[in-house]
Amino acid sequence: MTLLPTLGVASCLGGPMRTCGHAADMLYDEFARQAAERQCLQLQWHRVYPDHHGLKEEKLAKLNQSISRFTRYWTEQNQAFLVIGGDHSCALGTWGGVLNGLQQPGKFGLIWLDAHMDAHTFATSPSGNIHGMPLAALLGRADKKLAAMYPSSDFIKPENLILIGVRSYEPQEYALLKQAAVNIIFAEQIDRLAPVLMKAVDKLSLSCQVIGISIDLDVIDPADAPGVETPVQDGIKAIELLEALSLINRHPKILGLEISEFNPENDSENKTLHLMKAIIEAFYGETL
Ligand SMILES: [Mn+2]
Repeated sequence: MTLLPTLGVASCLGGPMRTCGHAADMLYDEFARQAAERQCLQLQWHRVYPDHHGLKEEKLAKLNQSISRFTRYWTEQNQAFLVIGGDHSCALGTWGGVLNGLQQPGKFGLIWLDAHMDAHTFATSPSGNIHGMPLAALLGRADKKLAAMYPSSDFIKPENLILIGVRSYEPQEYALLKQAAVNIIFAEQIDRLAPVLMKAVDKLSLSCQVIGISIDLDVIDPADAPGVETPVQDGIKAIELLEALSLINRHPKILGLEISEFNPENDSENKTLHLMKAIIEAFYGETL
């Protein structure tokens, strides 16, 4: 049985809604309900919570510092891990911490599965929601206010970042990513996800020592994953995502998986909750 270090981020400070901080608790219960003999992996849970007091920006800065200490440690130990958001602003902490833990941060690659581009800054974001900004900071293109929430002085090289499944974005964030020459694969360009994801992993494997995968659940079609903060039509089918992840099951270069934006208020019959568990098992479960 695999024991997988897991960090639950009980926060929804970066998004518009109030319940996505419950993902870790609900997932914990979901795994606990399963009979021990049927479990193919065991999550070893840690939690981080935001402070009750202070400005939102200060709370997020502290929270991302805390997240980054966990992922830095696991990176230094070369220990595969799982992070459960929270809204997607947790990516600032997760991948900032990984960069902090690497001797050669220039050799880190990230695959970002998301309906959105998440590359706004405070200057361009129509909503001001920080879950729409993590990639700007991770690329070193944040404004001062956003940079203050990012816990690292290392950044992802644009050529080591691949976005997959995008279908909703504003021109300013597209301009930022285009200027940096980041590789974007739009949802409409994807016929089947498995070969696309495998190609992305193969490409990054050539230039990177360590790869991370960040999944925003809204990359999946709302018919299969209604329980997200900001659903967008015409997404990837859940079955395609599970197939793709099982094909790269425990890939030796993939150090961490992050899953974000689960919103139980929008879920129906726990569809999205069950899917979150299936995603973890597809990638980290022992293949029989
Ligand atoms: Mn996102």
